[in-house]
Formats: sequence, C-alpha cells, structure tokens
Amino acid sequence: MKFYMTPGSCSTGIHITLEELNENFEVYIVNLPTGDHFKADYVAINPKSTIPALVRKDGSTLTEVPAIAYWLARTHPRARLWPETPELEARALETMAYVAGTVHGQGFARIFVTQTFARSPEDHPAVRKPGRDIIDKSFAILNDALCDEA
Ligand SMILES: N[C@@H](CCC(=O)N[C@@H](CS)C(=O)NCC(=O)O)C(=O)O
Repeated sequence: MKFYMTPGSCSTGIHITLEELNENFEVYIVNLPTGDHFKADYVAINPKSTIPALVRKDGSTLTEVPAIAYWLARTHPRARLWPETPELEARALETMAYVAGTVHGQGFARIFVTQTFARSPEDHPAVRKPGRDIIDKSFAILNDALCDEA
C-alpha cells in the first residue's frame, strides 16, 4: 500500500496503526507548508487535498482518519483493534468522530493552521482562543469517558 502522510500531523495515528499491524506500506511525504497537497499529482490521488490518504492494493484510495482506522481494524481481526458489540462499536465511532471532527478539526487546527481561519495576523489571537477552549473542554470529556471505561 502507499501511505501519504506528513510527519507530526494527524496522519501519525494511522502511521502508528500501520506499524502496529506490521503492514507493508510505502511512505510518501506530503509537504503541507510548501503546498504539496494542492499539486495536481496529489489532487489526482486525494481531491480533498488532505492527509492522510491510503492507496490500497487494489489501487483505490481511502481518506479520513476514522474511515482508514476502521478499515485497518476490520481487515486485521486478529489484532483485535475493533470491538465486537454494537454498543462498543458505537462508542468507538463516537470517540473517533469527536477526535477527528471536533478536537482536531475545530480545536488543534485553529492553533496549528491559524492562517486558514483568518488571514490577518491581528485576528489570530481571536482564532486561537476558542481553539484552546475546544481542546481543554474535549480533553476533559475524553478523560471522563476513558475513566468510565477503565
Ligand atoms: N477529516 C480529515 C482531516 C484531515 C486533515 O485536516 N488533515 C490536515 C493535516 S493534520 C490537512 O490535510 N491539512 C491540509 C489543509 O487543510 O490544507 C481526516 O480525518 O482525515
């Protein structure tokens, strides 16, 4: 498989999962700061211009962290990464959707790529503050959820 990723980004979770599963894959670094993700050769692979993207053995591309994580878990049942009951499956999806959509997309994105929310540097503090608030709130929620499961 071909794994398109950027070191230090949200693709790291999928990178760790691929390693944990002892999968064979080639890494392709997509340099976000220089805009590799908007270049035609990458857009042809992932028109969303986001990483991660996983090109599988049949040549099809899978995107979105929760979808890639789900597919990897379900196609490696012996690793027992995916729960078995509808309740636990729903809880796993609930957590992945929250982390990818809210914690990452609404929280950390405001801190790491502030300029995509507001071009003018003087507006950046007003973008980062709610990002920080979202992260603090979501970490508390996830901490409580994980403590409940323990
Ligand atoms: N919903 C996507 C989000 C992926 C995403 O936003 N990745 C960031 C890097 S952490 C990215 O590609 N940013 C490029 C951009 O937004 O221009 C997923 O779950 O894979």
